[in-house]
Amino acid sequence: MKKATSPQAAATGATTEQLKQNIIKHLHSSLGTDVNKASSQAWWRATCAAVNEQVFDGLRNTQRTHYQQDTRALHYFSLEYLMGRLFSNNLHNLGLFEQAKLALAELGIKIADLEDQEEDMALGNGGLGRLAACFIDSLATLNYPAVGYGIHYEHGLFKQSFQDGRQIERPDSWREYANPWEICRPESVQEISVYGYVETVYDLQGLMKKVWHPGRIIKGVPWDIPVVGYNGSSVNVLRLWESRASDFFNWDVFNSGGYIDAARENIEAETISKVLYPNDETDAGKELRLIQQYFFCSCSLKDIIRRYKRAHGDDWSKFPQQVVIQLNDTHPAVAIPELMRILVDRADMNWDDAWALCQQVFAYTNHTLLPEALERWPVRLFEKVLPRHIEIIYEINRRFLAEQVDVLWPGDHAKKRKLSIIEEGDEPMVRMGHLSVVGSFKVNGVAEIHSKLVQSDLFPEMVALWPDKFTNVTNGVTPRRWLKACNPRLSKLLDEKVGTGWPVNLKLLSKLADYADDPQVQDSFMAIKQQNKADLAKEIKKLTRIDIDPTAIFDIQIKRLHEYKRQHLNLLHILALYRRILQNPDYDMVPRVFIFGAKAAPGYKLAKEIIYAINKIADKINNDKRVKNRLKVVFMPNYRVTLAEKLIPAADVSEQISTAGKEASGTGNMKLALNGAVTVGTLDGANIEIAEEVGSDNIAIFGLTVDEVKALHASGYHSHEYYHNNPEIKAVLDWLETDYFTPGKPGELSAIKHSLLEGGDPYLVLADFESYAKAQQLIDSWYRDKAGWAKKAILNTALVGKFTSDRSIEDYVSKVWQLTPCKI
Ligand code: H53
Repeated sequence: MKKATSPQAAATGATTEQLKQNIIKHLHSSLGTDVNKASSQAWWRATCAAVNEQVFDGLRNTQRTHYQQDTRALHYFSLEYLMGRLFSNNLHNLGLFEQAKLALAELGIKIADLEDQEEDMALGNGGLGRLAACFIDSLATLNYPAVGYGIHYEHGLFKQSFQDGRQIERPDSWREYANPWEICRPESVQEISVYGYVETVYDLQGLMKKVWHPGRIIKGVPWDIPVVGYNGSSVNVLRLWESRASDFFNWDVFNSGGYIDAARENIEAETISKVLYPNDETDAGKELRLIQQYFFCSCSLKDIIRRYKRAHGDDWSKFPQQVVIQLNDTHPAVAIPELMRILVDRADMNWDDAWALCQQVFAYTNHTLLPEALERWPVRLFEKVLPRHIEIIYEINRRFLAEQVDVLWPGDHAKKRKLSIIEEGDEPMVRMGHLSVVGSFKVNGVAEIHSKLVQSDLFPEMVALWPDKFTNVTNGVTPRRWLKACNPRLSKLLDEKVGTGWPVNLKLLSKLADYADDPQVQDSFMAIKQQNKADLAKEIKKLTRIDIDPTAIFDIQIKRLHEYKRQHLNLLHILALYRRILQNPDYDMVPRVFIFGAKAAPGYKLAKEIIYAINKIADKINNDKRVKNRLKVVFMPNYRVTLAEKLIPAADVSEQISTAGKEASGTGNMKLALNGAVTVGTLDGANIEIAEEVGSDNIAIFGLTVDEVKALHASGYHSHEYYHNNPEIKAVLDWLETDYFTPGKPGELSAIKHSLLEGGDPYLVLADFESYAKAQQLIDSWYRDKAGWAKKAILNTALVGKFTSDRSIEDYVSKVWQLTPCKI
């Protein structure tokens, strides 16, 4: 019998033999099958069930301890959680991965095959949703009492495939055959109201009261996903609400003979949690989206209040001591008027006390400056869906303008117009960003530069009103998933060189810097990179049929497709390289594979055209003998967390090339650097802080700065000038209009050219082209020096310890949340 080897496994007391027996037990008793006929699905589910025995122990202990100690807790409100798979993550965090691998091997099962049984839990679009997932991992690891609240979407982010190079979207059904990690909690169902009208009534003392008569009641059913901290620490929960028709409401309809109507009501209610809106950084502006936002905020607030009342009864005085709510972007901002409604209308609190309480509870994270992502809701829609809330918002606004704005700027109507939560116009709008700032005690941006711009460009007057309200918390990523689990080879080397403490103390990686010049460590580090690249090459072959040379530079751009992220800048440079090769058959360059992964919002036309262009150009280049393998272009279909985990360990070069001032932070930039990729990047978002950490020798910075971007726009930017003055730019743009890449169909790729010329090139692609091409040249020359490159790669891993999400969480705790850890 094999004994447990890892210290964490020893702490759980489980041995490999026990784990094996448990898996078999669940194969029999939970799956109703047997070892000789079980499918990989069944093995996977049985293993999950065995793991869950420990997860649930941890969950019970954590919840009991938090209850007994009556802890202050964070409540993270987010419309998105991009969790990915949980199997290997939970095993790693429980310290059971090696043991499970062994136990399964002894049963004749490869753990990797089981990992592939799991669908990604893709309840998010991109950076914001993945950040939420990293944060709840860190909160549990650091033993902070915290609950993540969100929506239990039936369909997560769409699945992407390509048909003749064009993006096709198919629904994602991540829980079609049930998800082993979630627990339904019917005992904690909530009911929420929408639509209807508001009546003004007077009580016996003649006091006015508002009574909301809802038009529809919807049931919220909570599903809990345990969030396992690393190393046997806390197990917190992510509580996701599923919408259903309210029983009692339907009962009435049934009784009045409306069977069909009742069924329709059911469908309408269930629609609320049906799908995730596939937009990233664009405002959906749809009624259903507002209802989604209100649905989960209202359910979550009621859940929080229920738990609070269990300990404190009707005494609200301790509420702000016990409860802090972080609003992940403005998406959950409607929680502010909802808490006001509960306090004023339901708990009969006076307005001033209720508002004082609210302002101690909420904090808001801004994730973008892009105007198209700043949410605004038509007042008209609010009146229809949430008639009582719009009244409350008007009152919040009236008092804000009278008691704050008019005091600082007496009689200044322009200021009032600018600061008003209600934007005037033909179609008056509720500005959710303004509401979030006014209703919160702290507002943060997500990287130093972004937080500065939030203050200087987005909300300067709010800063004048409340200078202490604004702060920065630079994003981070969990090193458990984004290094330990996804890059086991490098993790092993790190264990040897810096000790095993780095997953919870990422700054320890800096010890690796001592070895940056050590030829042996350089060889080991680069051998690991090479093996990871070979693995990825196989995966690429499997998914795309494209052969790539694993010794080429792997140059990776993975992120949502958006003009500001400038995948088309990368593409224009690829075209330039291709053209140089055709013009000079001996063109000397280190072979390079450009790898893309990106989903475009289904309604974002130009983004989809860029995907199409990349695919068409890839096709041509990859099959052109004259290129002689110097250049390959791969677009990986269906980019998601699980694919990122395969791409990131294999990257040599990380493309972080957004227009300066547009990418709030970025987190892919951190993951890639952590895994030893050298960044080609603009001085934007967290790239600036990465550059500070790794030093200018170990990052290729290019392009206009934020100030230069502003100056160029101010002086009048004319993209045509770059087209006419730079023959390479002109040639590649003109190339797009021919049928070279789309035989027989000239003009098929011209949308990109048009957006850059007639469209005015709003993201300054042409202005940055030359500088970008130079940075790429620099990468080429750096890579030729093997030892020099190894040193850069090692230093990237060694020097980015700052970007652990544990540090972000500690920053939130000290600057915003004021929590105390609670050891379980
Ligand atoms: O949030 C990330 C940032 C990233 C930013 C992203 C984001 C979304 O994914 C969606 C909406 C939004 O307003 C912002 O683009 O720069 O790293 C996490 O903060």
